[in-house]
Order: sequence, then C-alpha cells, then structure tokens
Amino acid sequence: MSIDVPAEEGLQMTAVSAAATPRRALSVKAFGITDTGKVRPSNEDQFLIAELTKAMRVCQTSLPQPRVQVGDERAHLFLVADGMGGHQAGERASALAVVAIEHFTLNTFKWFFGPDGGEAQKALAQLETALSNADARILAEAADHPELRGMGTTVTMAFHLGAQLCVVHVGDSRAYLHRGGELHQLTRDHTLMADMVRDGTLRQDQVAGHRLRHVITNVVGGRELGVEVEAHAFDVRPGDRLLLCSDGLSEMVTNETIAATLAADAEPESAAKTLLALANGGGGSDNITLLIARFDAPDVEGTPSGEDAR
Ligand SMILES: [Mn+2]
Repeated sequence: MSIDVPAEEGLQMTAVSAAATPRRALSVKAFGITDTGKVRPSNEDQFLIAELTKAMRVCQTSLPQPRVQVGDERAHLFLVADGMGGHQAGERASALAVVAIEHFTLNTFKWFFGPDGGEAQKALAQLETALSNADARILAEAADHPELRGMGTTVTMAFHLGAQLCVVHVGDSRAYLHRGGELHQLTRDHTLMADMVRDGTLRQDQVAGHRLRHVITNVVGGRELGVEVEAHAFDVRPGDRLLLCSDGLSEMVTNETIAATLAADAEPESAAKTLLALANGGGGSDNITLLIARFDAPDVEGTPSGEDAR
C-alpha cells in the first residue's frame, strides 16, 4: 500500500519525463557516516550505499579476458534506517531491514531497464515490495524471540538509475534534495505530531519539545504486519545533492543550517562530517546517521566520471 504525496512545487515529481528524456547516466559521488551521538549507549541506526551493476563471471574462454566483466550501466541504492525497541532490539531491526533489502535487490529487483516514466513507477512498486518484505522479516524474527517483540525501524531509501531517482520512505528519517541552492524536504515525517500539524490540530511551533514528538505512526516491523510506503519518483539533474538522514540530524540541525552547509560545501564527505559535528555540537541526543550523494554530468566521453570511472 502506498501513500500519494503531492509533488513539491518545482521538483516535477512522479509521472515525469516519459520517453522523451534522453538516457544519460549521471555520475555519482556519495559518502555516508553514522555516530552514536553524545547520549545514547549504542547506535541503532544503519546506512547503506551500494552500486548495482551487471556482472559476468567468465568460467572458461579461449580469449585473454578478465574473469569478471562488468556492464556499463550502474544504478545506486542509498538507505538510512533508524531502529527502535529496547535492549539492542532496535539495532537488530534496522540491521534486519538492510539485509532483507539487500537480499531483495540481489535476487528479485529488476532494476536494469530504460529510465522512462513508466519504468520509474515499476521500480517504485518493487521498492515498496522490498519494504514489505523487510517488515515481514522483522515480525518473523520477533515472533521467534519474545524479547525482540515490537522492534521496528524507519527506512528511507533512494534508488538512482540514469537521470531518475526513486524514493521510498517509512518513519521519521528524512530525504532532502538540494537543488539550485535550495533545500527541498522530499519526505514527510510519519509521526503523531506531524499528522496533527497536517490536519490542523497542532501548530508547527508547538511541536518542538513536545513529549509526544517521537511517537511514530508508521514503521517497518513494529507490532503488526503491514506498512504504508511513501513513494516518489523524479528526474535528477547535474549538481543535485540527495541527503538521507536519521532524526538524530534533523532534530539537532535546522533545515536552514543544513541548506547553508550544503551550499557552502559541494563535497559529500566533508559536508557530511560538518553536519555530523553540528548535530553532536547541538547535543547529540540521539544516534546520528546521514549520507550525501552528489549527481554530476557525465564527462565528455559520455561515461560517468569521478569515482565510478574505470
Ligand atoms: Mn533516531
């Protein structure tokens, strides 16, 4: 089941691009970091940055060839998960989600297609299935281990192929897009407070410091089977930066400061380290996890440049 969220103005979400979009692969440079913070005894967050390729393992040949050959097409998977549940259960839940999604990606996900609008919708549907599988996996594990009962995790995940970005999201981690000097929050928080602000029963200025602000209304895992996945697809452009983060960043650092930091520093690694330091400097009251991916135009030969180049 998916939640349809209205497109943010200027971002041209979903439905996008049709067949007219040229098939042009943007190069990707990404960096992720996770930290326990200043208060929590352990880190229950996880993250993943992965590149998907088509690989051919040569068993025998008459030609002088490398034993493993890799196709030109590269896709990327970016993921942040923030686990919850006492006694290491949160750490277990977020790890189970990552492993379930990796398993789905390797064995079920048909990611290698032409990146037109219809294909993006197919990718989103598959990514929603990946989160449903993770949900079922966590509940199955909790059924076998009563001490883990109720454990769950947020998952905010982005899939990049060509010039397209697909985002699926559950919980109160966040995805942001930095484009043309502006920061757009791509996801909404699945929390009681955010729901109340949306339906007008609470003002935004009443949320900060509220004792219920961490109550999550939608989680991968949790006490009941089933998850509602928020899904978005849109075109990604050269110069865009994607930020995924757990609430340990967004609770400690304002959107304005995040925007200013990204505007001042185009390098994913140094900008990520700066944001982590700001979150810890602001109190570090929760685990802090973030990853930044920068999308650049391919170089003149038409092949992706930077870290991806062979
Ligand atoms: Mn958290």
